[in-house]
Amino acid sequence: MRRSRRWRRAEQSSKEANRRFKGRAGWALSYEVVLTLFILPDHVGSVLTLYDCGRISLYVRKEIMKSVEILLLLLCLKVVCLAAFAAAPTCPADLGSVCSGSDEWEGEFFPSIHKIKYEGPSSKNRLAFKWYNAEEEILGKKMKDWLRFSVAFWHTFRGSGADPFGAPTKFWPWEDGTNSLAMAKRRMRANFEFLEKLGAELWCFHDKDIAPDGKTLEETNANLDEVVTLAKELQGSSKIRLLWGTAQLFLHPRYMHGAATSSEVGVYAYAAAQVKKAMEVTHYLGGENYVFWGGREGYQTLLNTDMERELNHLARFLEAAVAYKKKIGFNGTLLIEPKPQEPTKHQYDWDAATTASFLRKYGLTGEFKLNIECNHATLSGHSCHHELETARINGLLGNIDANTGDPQIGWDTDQFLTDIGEATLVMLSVVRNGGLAPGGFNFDAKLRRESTDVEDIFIAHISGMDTLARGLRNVAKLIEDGSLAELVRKRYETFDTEIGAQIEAGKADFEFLEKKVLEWGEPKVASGKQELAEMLFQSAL
Ligand code: XUL
Ligand code: CO
Repeated sequence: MRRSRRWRRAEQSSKEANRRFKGRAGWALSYEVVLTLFILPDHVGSVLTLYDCGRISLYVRKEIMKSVEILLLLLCLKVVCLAAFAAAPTCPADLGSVCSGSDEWEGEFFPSIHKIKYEGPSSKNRLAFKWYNAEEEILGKKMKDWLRFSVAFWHTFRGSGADPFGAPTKFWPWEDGTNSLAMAKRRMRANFEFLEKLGAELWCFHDKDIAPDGKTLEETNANLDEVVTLAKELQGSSKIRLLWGTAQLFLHPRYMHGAATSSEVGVYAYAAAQVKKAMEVTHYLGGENYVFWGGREGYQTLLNTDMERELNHLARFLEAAVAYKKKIGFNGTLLIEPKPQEPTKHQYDWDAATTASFLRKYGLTGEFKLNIECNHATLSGHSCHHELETARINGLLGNIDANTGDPQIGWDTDQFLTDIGEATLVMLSVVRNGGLAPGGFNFDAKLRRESTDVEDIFIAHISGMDTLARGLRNVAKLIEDGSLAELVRKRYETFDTEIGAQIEAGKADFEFLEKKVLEWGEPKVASGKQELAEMLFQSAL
């Protein structure tokens, strides 16, 4: 009994020691050595028992055993100390970087990748832009000012490739497999090197992406402060700015019924405290916007849900956010990101129109704009172009989460947008909107699970940036050509008449219009010219 307990303990400790030591600072602690050390007392005890045969007194035997056990205890203590030392964060050897042994990083995270340059459409270099030329002027603005590209920290630096059926597939060389504060800081440094090399000047984050949770809210906030201080320093020594921050209110089990729409008052309060802090750090980092994506603000069944009460709570929550924004002097735009479902069956911010109507009902229209995500648009049964135009004509287009779904997969696949036609439609809305600033294009997009090379992170973003840049160039061609705009103008020209103007000014009542019909007779109805419109559009791609 005594022997087997020790054996198990020894086995467990040696495995743990081996796990922690593996690949760290060159320490190789043999599993067998530790095991032998732990079971030695049993051996000594057995030998002494045999030898004893009445010749060594029980007292002496016990004394020898005690000394052996003290010796072993000391050895074990040493093992624990070595394990603790070896567990300190280290730099991955394969990058050939020098590591100070703390959370400081020296050297490069992407040593084989240089700053990505524009080489033009004929370039075959996968690590170069073919269409995105940041400083080039298109339609009176620099490409970088139309496009305002941003990297999403959660996908690019926290995406593991895991899915509901499989374990992580991505093991980036700078990751040590932990969610420690030191790791969080190292990851932040990797983020800034990536942004600089890519030539994207903006980034976005959730509070939980960038810093680990502590045991209490105070500890969690202190962790966040530490990482945010580093991010501020890194922003200061570069041109990189924060596009938006947000609070992650959907992963933790406390949020299983929602955050602002949870049935639990304590959860509502917790979410408020989390958003308060996330707004503070966004403000501190000079964020230009703050996003609310209602991940679990919805329901699974109306049978257990008081929808009216939940929507009222959501409005109160957003009102409180507006009040706090003003209190701390944060001038960024507050953005709501519509999504119809996933993770809940029905989310309250279903689409742009639903969200606009919610904002109007609660008198919040002037305080919020929308962050339109293309994959969310298609999940709600619309095109991205439809959602962008709905937001635009309501004066609500604030930001775009640039991505796309897959027509054969029914969920939010968050892929990089590479369809040139789609990108051109997106850019049509953006140009009509006069740009997105202070919003931008945030790549809420991730590598496929099967893409596991470090260079794939660059290739994905380069491809997404080139696609939207190409969309912008196509819009310039469409505008210069003018045929499509002329087709649309012509389609409505009967309203450019005196009567049409009266209708549009709200000065034509039903009796007046009836008189006109009696005078005009049956109206002539012109062709919609859809195929011609498609032909003109295609010719610009
Ligand atoms: C989820 C989603 C989020 C938001 C930010 O579908 O798009 O990443 O953009 O919470
Ligand atoms: Co998004």
